[in-house]
Amino acid sequence: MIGFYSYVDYPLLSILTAICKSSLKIEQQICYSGIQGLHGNHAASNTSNASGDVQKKLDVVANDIMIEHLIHSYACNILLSEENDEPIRVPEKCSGPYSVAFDPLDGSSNIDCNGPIGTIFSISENKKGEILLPGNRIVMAGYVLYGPSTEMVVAHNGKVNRFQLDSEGHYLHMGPIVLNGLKKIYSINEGNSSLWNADIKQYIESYKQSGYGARYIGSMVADVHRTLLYGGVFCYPADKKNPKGKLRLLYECYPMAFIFEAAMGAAIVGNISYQRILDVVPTSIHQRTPIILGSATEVKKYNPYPPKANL
Ligand code: FDP
Repeated sequence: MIGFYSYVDYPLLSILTAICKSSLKIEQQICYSGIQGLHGNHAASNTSNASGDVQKKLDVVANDIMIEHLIHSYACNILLSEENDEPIRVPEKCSGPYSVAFDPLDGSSNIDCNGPIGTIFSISENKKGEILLPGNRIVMAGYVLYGPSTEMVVAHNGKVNRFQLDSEGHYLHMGPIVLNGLKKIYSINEGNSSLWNADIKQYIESYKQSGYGARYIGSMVADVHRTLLYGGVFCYPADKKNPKGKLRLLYECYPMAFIFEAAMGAAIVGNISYQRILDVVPTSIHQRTPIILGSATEVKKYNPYPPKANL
């Protein structure tokens, strides 16, 4: 994988190397988490992270690994992690030209049942040390999926590539990804359907009427990976319980939107709007956003103003 990206500038390559190395360590911790006492919540007090989610033991372990490696990449000046309330300012002596936003272990409610989970990241250039960078400043984004096998997907320069971890600890190139899957799948937490607004009720109903099947793992990386490879649509909309959606803009939705657009797909806010996720202006590091992402054809089917008679 590192050879594959040998044309990028040295600091960017150094960050990618740090993420690869982190993922190997995180993968090892996940593999033996049950027998190493790493299941369950982080502290007896059930501490929450900045987003209000209860932290799992592995969330904290994965976060420490990522921070350690990213600081020692000597290529970043700001780190934004789901698990840290405040931005981490990298000490001057280790500082470099990039900012990295990451969710060290996404889908953590799947940890204790050995479900697929992942690490999501995006890298933006910020020589001036700015913290809140819009999605259109991202230069590289990707995720690691810890599933039956471990894979990394990286988007850079308008191309998305897929790598699989071998038994020697190397990510081997599997090929480019262009969104052309035709499987008829919609992916959403249907348990929230009574809380959905009219736009989403109508959108999902139209999929049911057209013979689409439902798939929902409840781990964004895994649901998005399937959508990228098989086609269909993934949504986490605003609803009456989460008026701003659930997923986080900087380290969940921006990276996935960047990947989907590079793979010729689309990612919009929905919620009575066709706004591109990458155009959302960030106002705080842990802000949430509704999201609809998939192939451009599926995303275009979203109608912000459904006819009332159909509901
Ligand atoms: P989790 O709560 O397990 O950490 O944002 C985190 C996330 O998982 C996503 O990975 C996933 O897509 C979503 O939340 C699942 O939320 P619901 O349980 O509300 O469906």
